[in-house]
Amino acid sequence: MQLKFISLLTAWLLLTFVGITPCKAVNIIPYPQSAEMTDVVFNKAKINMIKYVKAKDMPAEAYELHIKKSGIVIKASSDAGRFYALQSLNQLAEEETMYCGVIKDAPRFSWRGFMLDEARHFFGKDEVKQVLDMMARYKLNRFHWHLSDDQGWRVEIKAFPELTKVGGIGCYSDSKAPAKFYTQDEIREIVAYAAERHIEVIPEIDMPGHASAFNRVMPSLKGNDRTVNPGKEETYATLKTIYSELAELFPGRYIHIGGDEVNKNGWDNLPEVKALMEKEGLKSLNEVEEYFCRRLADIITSTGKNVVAWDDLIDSGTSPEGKVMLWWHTEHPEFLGQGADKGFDMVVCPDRPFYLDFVQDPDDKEGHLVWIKAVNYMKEIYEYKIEDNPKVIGVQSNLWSERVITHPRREYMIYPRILALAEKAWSLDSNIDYSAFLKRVEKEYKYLDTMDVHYYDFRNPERHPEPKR
Ligand code: TNX
Repeated sequence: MQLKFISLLTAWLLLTFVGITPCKAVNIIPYPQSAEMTDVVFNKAKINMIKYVKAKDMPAEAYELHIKKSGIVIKASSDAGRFYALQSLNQLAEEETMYCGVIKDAPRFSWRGFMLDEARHFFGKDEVKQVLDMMARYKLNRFHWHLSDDQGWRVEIKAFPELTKVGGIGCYSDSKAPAKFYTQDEIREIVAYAAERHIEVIPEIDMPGHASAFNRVMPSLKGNDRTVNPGKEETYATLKTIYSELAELFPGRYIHIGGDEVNKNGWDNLPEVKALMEKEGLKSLNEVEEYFCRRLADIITSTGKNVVAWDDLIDSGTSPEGKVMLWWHTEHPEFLGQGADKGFDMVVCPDRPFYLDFVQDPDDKEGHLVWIKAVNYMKEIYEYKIEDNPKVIGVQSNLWSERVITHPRREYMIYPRILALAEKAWSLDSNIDYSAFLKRVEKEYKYLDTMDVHYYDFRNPERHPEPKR
């Protein structure tokens, strides 16, 4: 009898004070590496009683979150780790009941990216700040900002004010729309806003293709309607001025030079290209393109920044040192391994299923390649397999904006797929479980409801119908 009482007492003591009970899952997106929660209820009145412990040996973005009856303890080696602990804590605090327990967490990938295309349509700084808030909540840390394309040039360059005054005119749906762009002060404001959220901003000026807006301003440097002239020295001098200014404006480590989808029609008729081929012994227009990319990469390197480019550059002969390539060609799965073998840091963002300009419901009407019924399902993002390879440093989703103009449409394309991306970027494969994830997404919908977000609701798509562009 006495023995039975003692063992019951011990069990009660363990339950109440030590918290050794069956583990509960935590409602956090992205799911943490390990979570050992108890049945002991945490008194939310103590949520601000946070003790920070500097644990020098922990990796920069890692953290431990100890939720105890007496208060919260956060261990991390850096501000970033502390910040991520707070993101997890915020999500837990949104639950009706919070429990005591220990979360030990660190990201799988160092590059957790999201790209926004503001060249096709311009959204403005309030929208960008909302995107950065979203990224912070889900522990994404690389904001790739597509700031130039055929339809518009969106970043002020003091050396060439016409780039925005004239190049900023028009957008994908209206080539005559008044000029829209960011002043350098606005850029600095956004970069600072991102930095507070431990997000690095990577500006992209896309060259030598996707350059019609540039060409409208500098017709003498035109290669054809969509490219610059790779044979003219003045092209390189002008780009050096532009990218150097960009390097001053953006304090981050990276500059993205584009390099995708270069249409070389007519290059062979340009006297400067002919002369270049002869001088450099280039045997084809492909080699001319590669020459251009190598030189542009060298220009970026000379500014002290690391080059980021689309995977179109992996065969350009540029040295892999400090360079990041974004693998986007789904139809060329070999590019990922080839780039990694060459020594580039690779980021996984194949358009299928990672691009968010494709629809996510087969009944949706407006999306990239919707006429061939192309759909990028959240589940495909979530279950996408990425082999461990030290040269594969991350994963990213891109929101191209040809068919995205309005705020609700932006939200509809982003949510909830971005949750799957975030989990792919942060969580370990051993924690990847789609049905458990969907339950967490449903919990996240409650938060998104409070923020009035027009997300796609997979339970009932009628609830938030697909918005027009
Ligand atoms: C390809 S991905 C592009 C973009 C388009 C996108 C549409 C890449 C490097 N280039 O210019 O907007 O497809 O999905």
